[in-house]
Parts: sequence; structure tokens; C-alpha cells
Amino acid sequence: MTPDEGFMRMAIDVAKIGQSQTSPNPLVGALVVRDGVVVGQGAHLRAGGPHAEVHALRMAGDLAEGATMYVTLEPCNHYGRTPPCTEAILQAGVSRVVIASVDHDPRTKNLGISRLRDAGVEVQVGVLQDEAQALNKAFFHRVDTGRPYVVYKAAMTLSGHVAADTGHSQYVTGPAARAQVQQLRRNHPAIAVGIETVLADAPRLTVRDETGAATGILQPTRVIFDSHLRIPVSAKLLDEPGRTIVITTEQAACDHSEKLSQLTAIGEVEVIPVAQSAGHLDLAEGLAAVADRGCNSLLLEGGPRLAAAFFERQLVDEVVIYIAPKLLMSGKSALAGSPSTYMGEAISLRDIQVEAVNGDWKFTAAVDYG
Ligand code: AOF
Ligand code: ZN
Repeated sequence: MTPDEGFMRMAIDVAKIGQSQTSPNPLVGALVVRDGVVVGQGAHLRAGGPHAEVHALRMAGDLAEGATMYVTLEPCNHYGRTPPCTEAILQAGVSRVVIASVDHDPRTKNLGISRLRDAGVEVQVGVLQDEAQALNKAFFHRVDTGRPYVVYKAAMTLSGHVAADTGHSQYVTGPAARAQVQQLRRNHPAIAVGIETVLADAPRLTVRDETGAATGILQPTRVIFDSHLRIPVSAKLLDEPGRTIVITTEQAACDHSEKLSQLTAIGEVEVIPVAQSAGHLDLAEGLAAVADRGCNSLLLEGGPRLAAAFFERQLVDEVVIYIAPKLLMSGKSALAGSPSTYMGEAISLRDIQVEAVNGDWKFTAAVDYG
């Protein structure tokens, strides 16, 4: 590992401090290094807060003059919620900037690098680039596609069932796997389910502590896909702390205008009408609305019909599937899409990781639509 890689590794570790709390912004870490000594460090912790470079420069003070900055993402060159980092870097007199990954935000993409170079700063790009890009795969996905990075999560038996025929599902996996799911919810700014799951299971879709109380200042945005606006105004998740977005069709919003105004009168509830095709709402348009509301990623928790519709429209990017070593002789399948005819229709998974979780198995993979 070269000295540059060594410092960039530290900057990546610093960036991780902001994990799951910076959306819609990226994770960014920065170090200011003078004569081989780290004199400043910073992480971006939340949208609207100072950028990583600003924290690091403040800590370094006068020592930033003539120093090297290591930063995991190209310094911004635009006025957003905060002023451009390129100007702060130039003002502090930093003479060399080492960058892991170019920013994809069109307001800055390559412009931060050229601004610094034009001002006479030595700039090196691409040190530990793959790791830095992996860190921000959700942010880059949102900026590149206008939709959140979608992770499908399910817990099923080895026979592929998520519940018995009666709908009974408590519990498929053991306590360790269920605790991991709470952690997974913490890692995503949005959680989505279909209306059938809301009606059948009355889920709360909150991050909870051991006592069952919804905790923390960062509850995920709950997203309900509800083509016909069937959600009852009394649904308990509408009263949970945090924001709820109900995505429905323009037609349903017209047909149920009274319910629509009752729903929007509840605290942090927003109903978003989108276009309709073949009787169902346009999922991609719904996802774009979620991205526009500041969510870099979305955890899709089911049910079987909604999940299959997401896969059929190629909208799932990654899967996290917990498998319990149990066989149900009959039950509800994890996925319920259009009838299939050939094995060749199967969607392939790649980059598979399998992990034992106290008697259950966790299976993580990227989705390959070919
Ligand atoms: C950096 N360092 O720590 C972050 C950057 O609304 P703002 O002002 O926070 O700007 C958000 C954009 O700035 C975001 O889309 C991304 O391009 C960049 N984020 N850049 O140099 C940081 N968080
Ligand atoms: Zn910045």
C-alpha cells in the first residue's frame, strides 16, 4: 500500500461515520496531511451540514497551507446548501489534492477537479476508486438514474415461502436474523411495502429498540404502493414517527378525493399520484418521486406481488434474502408475478455472498437482468 493509499484508506474509514444518515447527500471523508502528519479530518454527517473538507480544514487551521488533502469524493464546485469546497480548499492554500472518486452530481462532475487544477493545485484522481465508489453506490445510482437504489429484502423458508397459507408468518427466521433486519432498516432512508401487506399485516415499518419503541432522530420514510388508494385512514403506520408517502394512481386520487384530503391532513403523510398502466401504478415514476424527496436508497419489504412487479420492471438492484432451514409443505411464495413458462425466464443473481446467522442464512446478491 502506497502512502497515498494509506491516507485514502483512513479517509474512507472517516467517511463511513456518516453511514445511513447523509441522504440525499453522499458519504464523504477528508484528511489534511502535512509532512506525513494528519492535522485535520472530517466527515459529512448530514445533508445541510458542512462538507467533509470544511470540517477537516477547520481542524487543520493554518497548517492546511501547503498541505495535502485526501478526499473520497471530488470536492464540490457549486453553491448548494453550502458554499463550494473548491473555494475553501484554495483559500486555505492546500497545494495537493488526492481524490478517490469523481462526483456524478452534474453540478460538480469533473468541474471540481478542473477548478483546482486551473488554480495551480496538483490534483490526483482515482486512488482507491473502487472502494470509494462502492461506498456511494446508492448516491451515484440516484444521481445517474433519478431513482433510489432498490434493495429487496425477504425472509423465507428453504421451500421459498414467506408465510403459511393462512398468512401466519411469525416467525420465519430466528431472533438474530430479525435483529439484523432492524439494522438493515437503519441503513436505508426509505422502506416500501405494497398495500396488501399493510392490510394483511398492519406493519409499523419503523426502526425500534429492544423494548419495541420507535427510536432515534432518523426514522426511514415509509413508502406504500397503493394503486387504488385502499389504505385506511386509521392505518397505524400513518401515526408512527417519521414521514409516510402513499403512491397511488391519478385515477384513484380523483375517485377518492375525500380520503385523499383526510390522509394528507394527517401529520407527515403525503399522497403522490402517478400515471397508470394496465390498471397498476407506474412503479418507476413512483420511485422517481421517492428519489426527488431525498432518498438515495429504498428497502423493498414486499409483499409477493409488489416485489415481483419490481423485478419484472427491472427495478430491483440488490437482494438480501434470509433463509430459514425449514420446509413448508404449502404456503405463500416470496414472489407472485406473471406465470412463468421456461427456466430461461429466471432472473440471475451475481456477486453472491452467503453468511450464517445463528441457524439461518443471509444471502446477498446483485441482480443481473442480462
Ligand atoms: C463534497 N464534500 O462532504 C459532500 C459533497 O446541498 P449541499 O451543499 O450539501 O451539496 C450536495 C452535493 O454536494 C451533493 O450532491 C454532492 O455532489 C456534493 N457532496 N461534496 O465535496 C462533501 N457531501
Ligand atoms: Zn463540498
